[in-house]
Amino acid sequence: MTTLELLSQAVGAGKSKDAKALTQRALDEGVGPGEIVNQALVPAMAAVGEKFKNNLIFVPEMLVSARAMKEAMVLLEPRLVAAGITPKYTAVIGTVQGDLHDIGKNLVAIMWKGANFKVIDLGTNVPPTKFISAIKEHQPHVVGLSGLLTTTMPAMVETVKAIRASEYKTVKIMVGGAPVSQQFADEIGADGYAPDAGAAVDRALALVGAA
Ligand code: B1M
Repeated sequence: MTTLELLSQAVGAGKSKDAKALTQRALDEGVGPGEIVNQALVPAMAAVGEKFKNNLIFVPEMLVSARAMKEAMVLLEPRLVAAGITPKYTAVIGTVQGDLHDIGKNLVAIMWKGANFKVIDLGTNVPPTKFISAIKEHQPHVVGLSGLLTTTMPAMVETVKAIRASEYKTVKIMVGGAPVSQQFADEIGADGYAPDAGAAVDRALALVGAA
């Protein structure tokens, strides 16, 4: 097996130490950081997302894979920046105002990173004005709104309304979180909805025209 195949396997299995060591080995063998991301990490996280979507693995397994990918990225990110290699797409994500839940949002963010998105994570309890400032600053392809409380669903409505009323009205908006559905997304004028982090990758790629 090649080093990249071993690395892919280590990330899939959530083996952080192995992932870091194999990333270093690949670099030592002269493999470029972009190649490592695209040929090992992205496919590994795509496979993780598929398994999660199909209930073959659950949140804990996904979190350890995400951590393994992060370990690899610690070595790769500075090299990618130095080489001028930037992710193809940009996404802004946040948990809407009034809501402090961030575990699901963080999973979506890491899966998007694994799918070639630069992700600007605004954190939790994000007011509409902060989303709009971030859109202005980062010009994202996709804006993701996460929410876990039925009581903060109106904040999602307000955020979509505010974005649509701004000069950034055409940006693609995705919503997700336990109380949210495709029907709700349609009703509030969002462009996409995903029930989980694996599906969030497919949906975001479709929105940017890459799927
Ligand atoms: Co809270 N909480 N919580 N909580 N909490 C829930 C959500 C709740 C269902 C528990 C319950 O009563 N059974 C309930 C909501 C009820 C409702 O609104 N109908 C609830 C409540 C009421 C509250 C408080 C009000 C409790 C209180 O203080 N009285 C309070 C609210 C605080 C606030 O936000 N203002 C509160 C607080 C907390 C903690 C801080 C203690 C903690 C959050 C810690 C954190 O996030 N850092 C917490 C937790 C952990 C939960 C539960 C137990 C777990 C949530 C979670 O992380 N799930 C939850 C009950 C439950 O779900 N069993 C509960 C795992 C995560 C991976 O799944 O977030 O659904 P999830 O994300 C998924 C998908 O939804 C989707 O992909 C993710 C990954 O697959 N997804 C997206 C999420 N965002 C997406 C965005 C997308 C696409 C997909 O595109 C942009």
